[in-house]
Amino acid sequence: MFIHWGPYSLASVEASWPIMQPGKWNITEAEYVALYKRFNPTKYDPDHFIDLARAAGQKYMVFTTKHHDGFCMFDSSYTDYKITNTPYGKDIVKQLADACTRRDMQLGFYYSPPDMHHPGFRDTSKPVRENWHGQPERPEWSSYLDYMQLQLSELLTRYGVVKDIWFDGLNNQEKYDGQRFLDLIHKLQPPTLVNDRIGVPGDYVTPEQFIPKAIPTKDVRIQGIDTSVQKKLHTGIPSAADFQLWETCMTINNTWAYNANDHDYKSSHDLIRGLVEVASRGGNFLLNVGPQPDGMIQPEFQERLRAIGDWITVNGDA
Ligand code: FUL
Repeated sequence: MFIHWGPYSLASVEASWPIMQPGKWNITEAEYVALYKRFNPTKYDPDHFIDLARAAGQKYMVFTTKHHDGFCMFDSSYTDYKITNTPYGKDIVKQLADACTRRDMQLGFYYSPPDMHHPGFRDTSKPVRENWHGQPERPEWSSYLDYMQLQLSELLTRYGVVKDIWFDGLNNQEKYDGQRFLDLIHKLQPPTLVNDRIGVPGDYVTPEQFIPKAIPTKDVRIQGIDTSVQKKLHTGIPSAADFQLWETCMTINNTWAYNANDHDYKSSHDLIRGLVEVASRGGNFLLNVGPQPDGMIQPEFQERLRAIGDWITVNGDA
């Protein structure tokens, strides 16, 4: 279960993208940035997320601790733009982590290197598009990398066992000194897995919104939605040494965040077929939910997740 959640759920817009794509979404950046002042998910219950994941046969969760907008769903000591400064006031990541520990559900953290709120990352005097790629030539850049280091240290020392760090932001990854963060993660929690979106190969590759048509192998870098790489994928049976761990992430409708206007849901049948396709090539299927602003998961998602779980119960758990 992939979980994209933040104050953006209040506006039925995509997570963070109203900032990077000004004018495309029905909200200004100022309105978007102010959403956290109204964020109060009083119905949030991490056990409800875990119950649903279990019902769907899902064995781990990946939660957005910080998306590209820079808002932190955890109580970071290094920013004020965070969950404990909302009307809700409590650390959402901590509650989820505690519940996952208690109920033996594995939990990983999505963490976006691009951060449109941090002055070390973003130069607000420039158009937003020039900022999306990061600017290591600016003197402030190193302060941003230090900020990342501090926050990753918080995430890896305060919230129990972290299954993986799921970095995101697909462009110019070499700017982030990925090895530094890989070393940090391995030092703080050696078993934690790291995905391939920080400029180092990482432990697994992350096809986004598509399922590779053949078995991914180590010599091929699958990145984002570049389906052209699929031509180079292994079409036979790769040796165990060549096999590349992989995980397809996918939305149930077309938005990662909660979006009351997006009714383009994949059918349960298609999602089950997707799961079978992924499993047949040795991958993992990280299926996304965007919780509502009140903390509940919408019925259309619940229905589909339960249908997947019912199918697994009858047909076996690969
Ligand atoms: C993308 C992001 O820009 C999306 O918002 C989402 O988080 C997806 C999983 O990765 O690169």
